[in-house]
Amino acid sequence: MISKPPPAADPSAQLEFDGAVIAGAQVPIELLGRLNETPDWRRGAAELPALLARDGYVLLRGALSREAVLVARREVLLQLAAVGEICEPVEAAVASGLSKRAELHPDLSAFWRTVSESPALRAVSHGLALAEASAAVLGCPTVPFDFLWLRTMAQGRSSPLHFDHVYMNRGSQRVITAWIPLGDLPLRAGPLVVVEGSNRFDALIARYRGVDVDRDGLPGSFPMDAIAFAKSHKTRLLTSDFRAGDVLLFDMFTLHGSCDNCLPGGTVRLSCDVRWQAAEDSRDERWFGHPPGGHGGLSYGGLNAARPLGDAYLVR
Ligand SMILES: O=C(O)CCC(=O)C(=O)O
Ligand SMILES: [Fe+2]
Repeated sequence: MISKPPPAADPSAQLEFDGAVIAGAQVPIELLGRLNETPDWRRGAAELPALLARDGYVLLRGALSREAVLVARREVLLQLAAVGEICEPVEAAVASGLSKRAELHPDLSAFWRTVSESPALRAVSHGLALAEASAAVLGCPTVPFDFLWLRTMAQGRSSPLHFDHVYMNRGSQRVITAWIPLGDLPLRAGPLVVVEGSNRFDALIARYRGVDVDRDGLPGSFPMDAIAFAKSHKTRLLTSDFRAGDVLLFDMFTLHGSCDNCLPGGTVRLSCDVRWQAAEDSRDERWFGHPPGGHGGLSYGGLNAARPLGDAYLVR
């Protein structure tokens, strides 16, 4: 067992809107905004499709059971601790900088599939609460993709800007992403960031509509980092701190990425994203099946997170 003291926790700092860092740079304050809240969304569920159309996303606080999310977090971390990548106590999500994953599980794709299909995780990502929320937001009965994108974001890392459309547009066009923080994620943990108004950037959307990263061999993510993009398009980057139980649902043409994980001491940012689509529509074959084929038939092995954490997670 690998032990290292967890970084000092400061619970009072958890809900501060204390600035964000993207690609190593502080987001200028005039470019940074908060995601719109949707208070009382349970009572006004009929409004959700209009809110999705207006903003490109809806932020539903406490839509999932906080307890269930924390159990899922723990189940994932225990499996990472079992391959020596996460220190005890696992809840702190501190990377050891070491890994026995490849040695213990030569089939890395199969290992990541097992972690991604952890029953406690699936209870959150594929459960009734998200079935109801996604149906309310899309305005029709929904089904989830079988494939789940589980993220173990290392210190200093972020996700570049992209539209999800280019990765998953072979079936239904009525698809939404559910981004689920696995734990309490303050801004410095590097949560999701949305480009304000991007769901109405019609010219940009027209350039990406129908692009298929696998068929066209194009990179899905934007070459420009989020700060440069927001400056050049005279818009803002919207984000928020998140609590376990919150979910952010967004459209395939809402431009997004993440802030940098600035948590101290090699703490990993854990989240997952899963797609829900109109139940009656056709399905993108890459993301359904047991296991789903994924990009290039690589299934779960095609994800960055399927690689051992090892050196990438060393504190620098
Ligand atoms: O969590 C991240 O860093 C990126 C997530 C994302 O791109 C998504 O949920 O579609
Ligand atoms: Fe995405």
